[in-house]
Order: sequence, then structure tokens, then C-alpha cells
Amino acid sequence: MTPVRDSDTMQRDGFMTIPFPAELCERMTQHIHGHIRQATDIPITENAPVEELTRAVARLSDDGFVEQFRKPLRMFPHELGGAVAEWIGSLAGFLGGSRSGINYISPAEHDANPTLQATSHDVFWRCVRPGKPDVGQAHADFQFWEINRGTPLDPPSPFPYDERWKIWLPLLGCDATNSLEVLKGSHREDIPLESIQTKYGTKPAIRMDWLAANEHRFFCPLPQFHHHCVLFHDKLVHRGPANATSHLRISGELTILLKL
Ligand SMILES: O=C(O)CCC(=O)C(=O)O
Repeated sequence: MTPVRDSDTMQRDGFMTIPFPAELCERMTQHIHGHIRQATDIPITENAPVEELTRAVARLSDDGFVEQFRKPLRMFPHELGGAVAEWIGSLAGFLGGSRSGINYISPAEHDANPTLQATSHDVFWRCVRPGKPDVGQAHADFQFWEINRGTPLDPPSPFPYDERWKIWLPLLGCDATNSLEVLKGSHREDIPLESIQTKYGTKPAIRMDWLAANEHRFFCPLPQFHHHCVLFHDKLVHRGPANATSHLRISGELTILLKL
């Protein structure tokens, strides 16, 4: 079988969907339930549906949400991140490399969440509230690596690598209207990249006129949301849309480091 990185689909489109282990999805979902229970102090039930989680999170003020749902607090615990990294490590041949893994959390993230370790893997989740500005601008992920290089947000890697790939995983409340959107083939295009200053620091962006001209090309690539994820190129333009549903959208993310 042709490895993913050499496949016609990946070369042409820059993304594909692949299965994600159900057992890991289950553990991730359980952890998120626990975080929401603890952050809101509301005794939500075991396996609570997303509507119940939504009502609990809605009790937080906007400032309370930002404080309790900062990225360092949205990292999966050391052991669970390690289990995900083990699965990613088993994909090296499938992806087309000799070794695959996940970067560690950055020193700044470790400082902000001492329950993690310096060698905890950077596997995290995202919570987008309905009707709130909880999403960033369209970007390509390599922009983050360039912006953060040499700063306390620069994540160490367990081994020298040649390529980075990304995984986006739907976990709770995800559908085609509120989930990752990609711009097919954009990893091979010359994109007018920018960086912008926000209250959360320097963030990647793309020139507005280029985005407006390409708006019609964004689409959600997931044909199904259960135990499947999007695997995409580090240079693929993508975004998380604002959440116009009535419930939370909760998804997982990680970067794959690939040694050829
Ligand atoms: O889920 C989102 O809102 C954004 C996702 C994203 O930017 C990413 O996976 O790199």
C-alpha cells in the first residue's frame, strides 16, 4: 500500500480522514467530562450528553471560561497523552516514515499546568461555545511553529524529525457546520501569510483579501464524526468556524512528527 504521505490524495488535497481508536476517544471524552465538572463545580452526570455539558459551561462568565479553559488546562493528562503518542508511534510505516511521534508540551505550558510533566505529550482538546468568539483565524499550522520558535512556547520534540502533520478529532457536539474546515490543495499554493497581535499573543493569520477571494473553497472534510479524524499537512490552510449550533463543540488536536 502507498504510504499516506506519498498517496495521490494527500499530495493533491493535503488531507484525508482516517479512523481514530475508539478506546482513546472514550478516555478523552471521560477526561473532558471531569474537567467540565471540576471547572464549573456542577455535578454533571457520568456520560452526560453535550447539552448538559453546554448548560454547565454556560454558567461561567466569559472571563471565567477563558481562565478555566486556557490551553495548558486543556491538555490531556500525561498517561492519556502517552497512550495517544504510542498509537501515533505505531503509524510510522502507514504514514511513510521510519519513526512517528508527538511533540512534548512547551516549557510555558508546563509552568502553567504543573500537573503535567516536561515530557507530557501535547495532545489537547478545544471547547467552542455556541455563539461565542472562541475560534481563531484561518491559518496553516507551520505558522505557529515559526512564531513560537526559540520562545517559551516552543515545544520540544522527542526525536529529530523531517515533517509535521496534524490531527483534528471530533469528540462531542461536532457536525458539518461547526467543525474543522480546510482549503483543499492550499498546502501547495503561495499563500499571503501574516501574523497578528492579539490579547493572547502573536497569532498566525492570512491576508484578508486573499481569504475573501477564497471563502467559497472552505469546507468540512469529515464524512462521519464517529471515531474518525482529519489528518492534514502542516501547510494546509484551515480554520475552526464559529459555532452556530445550540451546544458546545469539543474536539481534540495533536501534531505528528515524522522522521523519514
Ligand atoms: O478547531 C478549531 O477551532 C481550530 C482547529 C485548528 O486550527 C487546528 O486543528 O489546527
